[in-house]
Amino acid sequence: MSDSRPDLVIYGSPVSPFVRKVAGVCIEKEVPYEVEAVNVFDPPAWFREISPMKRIPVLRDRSMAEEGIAGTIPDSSAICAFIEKKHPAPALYPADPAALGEALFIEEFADTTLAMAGGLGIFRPIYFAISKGEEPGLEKARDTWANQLPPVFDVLETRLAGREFFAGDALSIADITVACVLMQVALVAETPLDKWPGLAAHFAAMQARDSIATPYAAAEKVIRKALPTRFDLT
Ligand SMILES: N[C@@H](CCC(=O)N[C@@H](CS)C(=O)NCC(=O)O)C(=O)O
Repeated sequence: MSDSRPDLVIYGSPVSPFVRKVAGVCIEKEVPYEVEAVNVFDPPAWFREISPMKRIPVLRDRSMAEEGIAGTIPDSSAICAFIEKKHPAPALYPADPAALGEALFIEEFADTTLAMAGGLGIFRPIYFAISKGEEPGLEKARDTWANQLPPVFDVLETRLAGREFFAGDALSIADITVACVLMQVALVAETPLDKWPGLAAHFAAMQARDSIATPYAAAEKVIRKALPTRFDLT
């Protein structure tokens, strides 16, 4: 009997923007993968062993090993770089050194500064509260939208400079990461980006891609059970 399971397993949940980022890279490259559910807030012992920072995602490449630390990679950035080496086409890291540097910076900026504001400042105060049967933390979310996110959007708008992609002239890890992280806000709130027209156009174009839309739809399925509609934070 042939084994039809994909080599790549992403441990985590599509509700994580970092899980969706890895899934998005797999979809762009047409690499089969599956997501295996792990509750990172109460993980099993085997997961703690492969996730030193107790974070999702962790990738397993079953072609390397089926259990234990061997064949696993924690951290979405490390995982995406691994997938790029293993499945080089289409390239999601620019060949040009300056464009590569920009792509890696934007990836890091989205993974940290944007994710911190959007995740800790908006997604968690709303969704985590609702999941616990509490009132959503709309005051914090509104303050984040009004005060924390605009300077972050300003940086993205300036660096995008009206272009189609953040780095070089093709889709890269930078575009995928910004879209996945920004969509964490879209899971719980409206995202009017009129003040940042370049970013708004980029975001709309990215949402139309299967690599962004499909993992996001899986997250929405989970979120909409507890939160049927998005909040207006303006
Ligand atoms: N830099 C990490 C960030 C991963 C991360 O923060 N994941 C969140 C879920 S979105 C997590 O595991 N949180 C667990 C916790 O806060 O205890 C990556 O890119 O993979």
